[in-house]
Amino acid sequence: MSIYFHDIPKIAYQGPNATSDFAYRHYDPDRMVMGRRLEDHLRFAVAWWHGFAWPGGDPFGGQTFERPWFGDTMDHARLKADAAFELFGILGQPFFCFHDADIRPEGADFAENTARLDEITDYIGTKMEATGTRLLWGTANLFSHRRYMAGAATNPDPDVFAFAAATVKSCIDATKKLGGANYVLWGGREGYETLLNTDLKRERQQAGRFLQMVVEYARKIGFDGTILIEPKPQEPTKHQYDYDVATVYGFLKDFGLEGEVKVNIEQGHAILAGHSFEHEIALAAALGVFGSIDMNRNDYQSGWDTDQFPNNVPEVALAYLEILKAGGFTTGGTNFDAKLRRQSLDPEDLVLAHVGAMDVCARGLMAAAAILEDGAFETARVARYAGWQSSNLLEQDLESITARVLADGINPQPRSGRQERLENLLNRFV
Ligand code: XUL
Ligand code: CO
Repeated sequence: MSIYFHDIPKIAYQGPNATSDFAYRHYDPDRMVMGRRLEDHLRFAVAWWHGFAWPGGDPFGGQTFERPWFGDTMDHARLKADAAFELFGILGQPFFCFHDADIRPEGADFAENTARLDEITDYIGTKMEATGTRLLWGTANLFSHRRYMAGAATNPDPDVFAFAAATVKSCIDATKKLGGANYVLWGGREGYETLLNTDLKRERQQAGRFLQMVVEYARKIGFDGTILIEPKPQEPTKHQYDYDVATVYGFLKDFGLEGEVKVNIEQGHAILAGHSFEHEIALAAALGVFGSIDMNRNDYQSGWDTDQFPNNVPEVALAYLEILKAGGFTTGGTNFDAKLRRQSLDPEDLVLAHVGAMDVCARGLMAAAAILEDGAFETARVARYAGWQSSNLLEQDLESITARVLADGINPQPRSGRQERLENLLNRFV
């Protein structure tokens, strides 16, 4: 029996000429692309928070959405789970993601929070078994409650660190119980508003030790998923410690965790950091820490983290190109950490947002695969670096190189980077 998405049919692949809104035009889960099913390449996940917990507020006004599950009882939480699984059944995407605070109402203290989390994850686990929908990742919301206003792991008050540590333990337990493929840490308020009241060096130490504890505990209980940090440069704090992929990598090296923790890269966060999405993915892959993605864009004019569903195929194609070059996802996937616009009130808005996003990503991934299979970019890249194939310069030192420059009369002649040709070539695929 439908509880919320009345009369909305299960979405099926109908091809580019489909006439209904409620159809996939490009996302054909069983289509083979580079030897792998499209569903297994993309590994789509619905985010519980934006889809079911977010009330439609903005800085100038509050709730616009009226959902029957809005409320703070466990009955509301169960109804919310029922609605979520109804959407999953309509979309047929393989995964979902959650924060503890999305799926259970806030309790009076840590013990009540944990009891509620246990209860609702039992309920969700039964639904997962019945439907086959899996958990891409779980995480703890360590940023919404006022106790975290000055940070969680980086808080000046050790009691907040303790509460956050215990909360993360409970969320790793819940993620393991539900068979989660990854566990994510986004440092929402792990940063500062002003250096005038902040001991930056101490806070960084606290964050490093916190992450070590997370890794130690996850390994101790046999959680075999990947632990992921999600970089973001600012918002909500003025300056966040996990600024971008490069910063997170330096942080991981500093605390001996570079072999243990990978990154969950969000398109909007990359752009807030002044990078492109594909830059962040390529860098993570080069450093051996690429894990997963949050596929949600910002508005290019507003400069805020607007968390919109993807709608730009060429942009998405460049991201998947780097992912495919890195060998594709292993435990990671494509999570839509995206919310509706606050005027999009209806159940069908939530369905169509995901349908469109999945089609855009499918087109992007197929274009990326076609680029790789064509091979022209790789040929051009190999030719550009060809001189290095027979060179032993990197084993030498400045003196021996200087001697060679003098002896051989080395006098390099610049060569075209051929960017416009390559951009024209790209446009044949996207
Ligand atoms: C916030 C954000 C979070 C994380 C999970 O910008 O991206 O939703 O993905 O906490
Ligand atoms: Co995110």
